[in-house]
Amino acid sequence: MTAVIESCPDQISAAHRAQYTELGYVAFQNVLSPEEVEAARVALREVTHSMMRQLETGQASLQQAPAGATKNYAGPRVVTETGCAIHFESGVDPRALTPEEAELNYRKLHDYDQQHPVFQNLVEHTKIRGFLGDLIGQEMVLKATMALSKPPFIGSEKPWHQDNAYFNWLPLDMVGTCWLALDDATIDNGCMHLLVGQHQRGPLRHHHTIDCEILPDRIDPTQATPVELTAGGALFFSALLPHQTPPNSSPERRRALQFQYRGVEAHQVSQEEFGKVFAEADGQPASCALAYENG
Ligand SMILES: O=C(O)CCC(=O)C(=O)O
Repeated sequence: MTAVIESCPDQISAAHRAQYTELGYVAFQNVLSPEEVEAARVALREVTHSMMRQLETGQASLQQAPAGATKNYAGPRVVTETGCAIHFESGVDPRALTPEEAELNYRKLHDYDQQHPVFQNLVEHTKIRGFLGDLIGQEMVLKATMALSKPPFIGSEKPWHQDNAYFNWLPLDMVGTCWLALDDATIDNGCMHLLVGQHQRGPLRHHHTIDCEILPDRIDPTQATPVELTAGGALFFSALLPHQTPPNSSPERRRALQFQYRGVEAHQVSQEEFGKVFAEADGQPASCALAYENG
């Protein structure tokens, strides 16, 4: 079986649902048309530039990372009054960048979906929210949006993790992600890598090193399947599926939009309650929040 289905269907079929259940993901090329991809790139540029202009005029603030934050969390953030934020790599001074430079150098933009009509439409798109709902078996509600950028040569690794480890929604299998390529995503510029089928192992213990990541002895990265997508392709995956993206070692940038949804029947619980369910077989909590407390 190839990792990516070349032609995007109009509707999710029983075979796609069976693949999602068995392997934890489905990926299609051409989910978005070239025009939709270009509109999303322009919207991303407009939102980023607007936020950098807000920093200049004092409408957005520059926040340094909290004391003790390391690696992927150690960089500064530009945060607007609406809570939309751009994260930069550690050592970058956003005030020293023009909006154009900022757009080329940030690593993550989050909670931007209400900042532009293009994104307001994309998060509701039949082939995004609709497809994920058909794969999971119920209507989906948007939880979080991120734009993830790996600038040429400096884009950093996102280590192995399960998305459930960042949340506290139950049931675990009613949470899923759509990851949309806005540039061709290749092994060299940091495409998504999956441990196919390993969502079936259930929660794996996470801890904080580079980021919130799965303990190295729980997984075998040599089993990883790279999912190379052309711009406009999308990957739909379970929040229990271990996934990772390597650093960008190429001269090509890699932009992606990530929309995380939960089923309409899913419910948010306390960290304590979540830790009882998102736990390894011996009952040890596996989430990031609890990994902080448990070392
Ligand atoms: O796009 C990336 O580099 C990784 C995205 C991801 O897995 C995440 O943020 O949870």
